[in-house]
Amino acid sequence: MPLKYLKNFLNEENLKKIERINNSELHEFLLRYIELCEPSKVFVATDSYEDELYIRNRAIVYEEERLLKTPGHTVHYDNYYDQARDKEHTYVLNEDDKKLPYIKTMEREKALREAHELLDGIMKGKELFILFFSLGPKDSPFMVPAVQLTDSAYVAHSEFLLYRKAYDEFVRKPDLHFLKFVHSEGELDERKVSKNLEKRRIFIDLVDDISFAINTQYAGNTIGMKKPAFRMTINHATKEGWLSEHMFLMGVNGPHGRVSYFTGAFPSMCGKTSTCMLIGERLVGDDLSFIKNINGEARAVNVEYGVFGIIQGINKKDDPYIWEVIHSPKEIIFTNLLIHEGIPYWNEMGEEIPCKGENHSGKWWCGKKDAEGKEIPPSHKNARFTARLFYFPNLDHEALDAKNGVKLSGMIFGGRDSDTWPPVCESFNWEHGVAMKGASIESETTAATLGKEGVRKYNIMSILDFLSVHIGKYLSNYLDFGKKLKNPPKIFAVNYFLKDKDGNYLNDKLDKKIWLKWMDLRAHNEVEAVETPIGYIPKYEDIKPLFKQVLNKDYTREDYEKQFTIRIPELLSKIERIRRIYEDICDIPSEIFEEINAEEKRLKDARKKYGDYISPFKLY
Ligand code: SPV
Ligand code: MN
Repeated sequence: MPLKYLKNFLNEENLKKIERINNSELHEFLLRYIELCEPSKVFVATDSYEDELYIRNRAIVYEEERLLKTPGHTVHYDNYYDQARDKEHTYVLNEDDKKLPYIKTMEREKALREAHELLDGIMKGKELFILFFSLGPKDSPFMVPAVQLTDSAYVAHSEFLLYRKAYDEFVRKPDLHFLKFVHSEGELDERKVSKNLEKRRIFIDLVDDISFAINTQYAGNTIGMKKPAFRMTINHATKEGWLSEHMFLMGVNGPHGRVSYFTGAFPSMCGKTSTCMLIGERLVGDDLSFIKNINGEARAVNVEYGVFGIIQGINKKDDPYIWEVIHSPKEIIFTNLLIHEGIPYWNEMGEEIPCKGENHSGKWWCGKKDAEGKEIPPSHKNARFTARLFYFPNLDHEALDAKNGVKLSGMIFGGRDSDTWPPVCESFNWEHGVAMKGASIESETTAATLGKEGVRKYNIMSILDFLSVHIGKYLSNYLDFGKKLKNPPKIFAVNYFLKDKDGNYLNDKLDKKIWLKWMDLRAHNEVEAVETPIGYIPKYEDIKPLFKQVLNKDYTREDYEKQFTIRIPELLSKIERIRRIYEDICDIPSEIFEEINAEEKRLKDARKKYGDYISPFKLY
């Protein structure tokens, strides 16, 4: 029936595209939101290059993007106050209006009413784009189909760079169940940025797998398949026994052409991108992974097909791959940075930045202040580039497209920690790793985040902003997932930010490469390790040659001893903080407390024997 009514809103060509899909759930969804939002025009995008090109051009015609000097490059701006995820106005809606410890929820009926009121007639005079994508590889055990409705050609264009097109899957498979995303940027001002920020809302309804993003353009709010979908897939994964994680996916080149795959979860500004983009290793994904048990193995895929990366600090020396990509004539969208004479500039790019141009605040000059009296830098600290993964010279193409994913050798958890964790440490087993590494991530705030610097923030699996299910259920699922595997991936913790007593960093930026090479060797049982109260750390003899071979660096016993000293007082304080967090939450699996207690006991026993600061050599 709905198909019949869709005739009233779609022209013949677009209607034909929908008629090819035999899916009443889709037809109802489209009819409902087209009727409600009242767009003046509707465009249905298939997987064809022409359709993609049409949308790319619409972004220019509607002035949501502007062409830059380098062919393929465009710039988009968001409202000055709409340049990061809006946690304040993001609500998860669930079955019994259950409250969640760390994220906002709202009474479902009330939220849906508000969403529908805000959407009523919101697309008048606008063109609506209907798009089909797949999270994870198409036609695979990982595939999660998704349909996006948006009135922003910029959002639609970004999605073509970031996700796998899947119109053909919808045509091939009748009644495919899918995630639904409705976005409207609302009214725009003369800079073509969302105007009504006081009515900015992001609702994620776990009951019907539908999300609404209203009066916002920032991609982390609006691109359905990114963070809105993530809250939904965490919910599905927890119920269905798999993992949907805020993790990169990369391959580490080991000896004799061997490749070992790792996922990595880090809170922002802790080295997630710089790890998966390391020179000489293999990039698969930089943000989101699905992990499933396939024939007893943990196998992982990148949910996405592109990169929505932070641009601040990207420079030629430290980020050669990203630098190359964003300086070539490829399809790149830059957001919220400085443009002068058609060329993009950003903070800490290691090159001279002109003192005028246009940026995220409009017309810009050096020293310009915002309404709050704060000096405006050339680019917003969350300014980004959007690019297809396909462009990256270090991309592992096969792994990206592998329908059964890649076998995981390990999972890495990291945070910004000046004084507690050693640079790398392997957990004793899956349960220990889940509890004492992943579920114990903390990160110190930096100058780039609001509030006081150096404050430790708990961030379980670096997923806290998105944790749409109860932490206890999430952790139980994690623990069970490992129990069902024949040989669970090893769990590692890393810390790139360890300092000495005088506040000097104990590691160089590239040392992380050594930790990865060691993880590869550990995953294949090729080196021994030193057992400490918190897990296994490398032996000096094993990493010294790695430093020489890989970085041509002379790694001394003193370097090693400083970096891998077990700092008992700091580790015990951390245990106390983590225990308190979990004691305050009901229904945390008992294994978590067992791991916490056991680690505390090991630390106290070690202190009795060796004192507060234990040289790793003492534990050999
Ligand atoms: C993050 O903040 O984790 C991001 C960017 O990946 S956003 O899309 O805004 O979530
Ligand atoms: Mn992210």
